[in-house]
Amino acid sequence: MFNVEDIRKDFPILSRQVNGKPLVYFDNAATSQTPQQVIDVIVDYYSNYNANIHRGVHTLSQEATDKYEQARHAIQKHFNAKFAHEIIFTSGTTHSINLVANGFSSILKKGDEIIVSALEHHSNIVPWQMLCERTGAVLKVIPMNQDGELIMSEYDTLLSNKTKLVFVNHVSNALGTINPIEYIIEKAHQVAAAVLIDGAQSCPHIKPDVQALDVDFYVASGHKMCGPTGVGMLYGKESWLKKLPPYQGGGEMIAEVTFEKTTYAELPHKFEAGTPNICGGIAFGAAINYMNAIGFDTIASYEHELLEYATNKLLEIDGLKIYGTSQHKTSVISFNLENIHPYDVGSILDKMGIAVRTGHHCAQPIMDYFKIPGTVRASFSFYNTKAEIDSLVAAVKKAKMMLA
Ligand code: C6P
Repeated sequence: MFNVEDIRKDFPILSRQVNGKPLVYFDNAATSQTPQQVIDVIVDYYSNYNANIHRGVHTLSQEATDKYEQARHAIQKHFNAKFAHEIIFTSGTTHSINLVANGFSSILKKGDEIIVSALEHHSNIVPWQMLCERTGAVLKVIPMNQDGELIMSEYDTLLSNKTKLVFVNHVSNALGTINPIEYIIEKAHQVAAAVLIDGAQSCPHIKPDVQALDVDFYVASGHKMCGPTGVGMLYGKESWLKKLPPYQGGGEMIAEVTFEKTTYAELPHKFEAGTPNICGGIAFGAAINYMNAIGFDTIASYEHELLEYATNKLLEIDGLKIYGTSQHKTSVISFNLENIHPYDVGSILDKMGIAVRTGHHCAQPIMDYFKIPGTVRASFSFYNTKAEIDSLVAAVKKAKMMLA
């Protein structure tokens, strides 16, 4: 049985005060909080078996290697990848996307087309623009509508035999829209294009099955899933990962090095040059296990309840407009108060102990579409409560009074 008060006891940070008020943490889409179970894993690593991996014959190195590889298996199981070596540890979603974009430099030719969506985070735009500059490929954009949904009929018309790659997020960070990735993947494969799904914002809420999706690449960050910062993952189909060249050269990614020629290590090591974030990887595995113990169906249904509750309460405030009104959303609400800058609202909320993100959320094209400088974004997690949402609503009303 899901009991939010029990869950909250796992998160030490939730009992702190900010500006003399109990912390209300609604910036989960930027980064999630860390449960004691994951903090304990981090402390255990540095207290008991801190060592470099895949290198030493000594006991500490072997223990660290075993735990790191166990974490890879936990991630493989979570995403239902066919092989553990299809999971590459990275420093996060941004790193994972750059790794793939770099790999496509040697595959794309001038005039090839690649498709992005209007709903992307800058991390899933800029690396592809850089790829186009290197190769002469052309970037096409799936447009969105006023609800913050992608227009699939327009996507259909963009696809052709020139399309080599499609990359969209599973969930928009700025609006919370859940995109129809099953359709996007199926259609792309009909023209033999590969698909990368940016799962940074879906993975805290949804458990993706990469084999059922038949997706070519799926990427995520540990810090949005109750894990630490500086660690993330790239899932790639074995056939693609074998085809792509390494991203970085260095130790650990080689089979043999001479001054004449270097041969590369097998997967996954080919893409893991240098000493990785060992503790981070182990803690990422622990975070995934923690979330699975609660259960993603339970998490999604509780968060949906929070989303509906907050949406209804916030819409009672005169002059408040929500951006992102799709029926298919995760627990993210982006909003503005009429004629009031989002930064001013965010600053007043902070004085009341409420953490939200304000600004363009690294998704400027979305803000340009709505012709706004930014929004206030409240993003809820399974450890938030309706009482906290009541505090948010009261604080927004107060901010409106103070700023109007
Ligand atoms: N979005 C937000 O507040 P990194 O920074 O590499 O862990 O994740 C980048 C990233 C990529 N795609 C999407 C959809 C994202 O939401 C993010 C990170 C945070 O919305 C920080 S900008």
